[in-house]
Amino acid sequence: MLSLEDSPLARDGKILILAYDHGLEHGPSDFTEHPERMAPETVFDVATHDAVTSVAVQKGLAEGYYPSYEDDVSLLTKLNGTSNLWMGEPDSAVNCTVDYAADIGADAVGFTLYGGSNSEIEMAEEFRDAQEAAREHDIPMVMWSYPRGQGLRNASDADTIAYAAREALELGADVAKVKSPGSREAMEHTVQAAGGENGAKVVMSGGSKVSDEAFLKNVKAVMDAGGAGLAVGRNIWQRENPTQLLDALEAVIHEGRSVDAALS
Ligand code: FBP
Repeated sequence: MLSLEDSPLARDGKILILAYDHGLEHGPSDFTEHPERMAPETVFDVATHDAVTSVAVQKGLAEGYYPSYEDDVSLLTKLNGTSNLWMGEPDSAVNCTVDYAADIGADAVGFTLYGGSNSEIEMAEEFRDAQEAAREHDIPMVMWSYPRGQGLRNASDADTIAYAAREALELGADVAKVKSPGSREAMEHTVQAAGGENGAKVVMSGGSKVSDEAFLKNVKAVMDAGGAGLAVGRNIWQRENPTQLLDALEAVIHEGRSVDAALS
């Protein structure tokens, strides 16, 4: 396990990854409400907020936009991804090597694993190559650990999410990015499954946009459960005013304050 102490991916052990790989994963429909956010500069600008510890993008955005922001943001480059146009069993094409990610300035790399998919075996083997290369570069590896596939009945139940966190630990990820299991107790179980204090750090994925209060309560539950933070996209850049929410996230994640205090 890599210590994140000296990595820009974390600040005092807390993580807030701004995910912006949706243009590939979901397509332009995620930008319908705020079409201006289709322009990557607008979200790189958001990522310069102090609360954000890293921006997660695919290779093309890393190559094209990160150079203008390298003094102000830390870069997490995704190594695989799939478009929403793919209709097969969940899978993700490896589209960037760790060597290339390091060449273009990545401070961390990310890899999606669909546990339970018919493609799990191949994906785990691809992950092995990426994880070992990341170790050679001393770059943290974040696993988007998302159980899904036609054989999986309860992809979002708490035990499955805890299993996803465990899978990240077992395969050598430094950070496990999981869907929210729904409660503080379930998140505690997930954090324990990831190895607890000395294990893989657990960060929560955001999902569809919800109200400020609902979102912050969920974040607070994650932090109180021993989670390291978040790796979220839509709940930040689909908002009219992302800075306002990031100020509140600074308070809850980095300063340990209550939701009420953060909202006021
Ligand atoms: P959100 O916070 O917007 O849910 O983003 C997190 C994320 O993991 C993105 O990195 C990714 O593009 C997206 O969710 C994939 O979500 P799904 O595969 O569930 O559609």
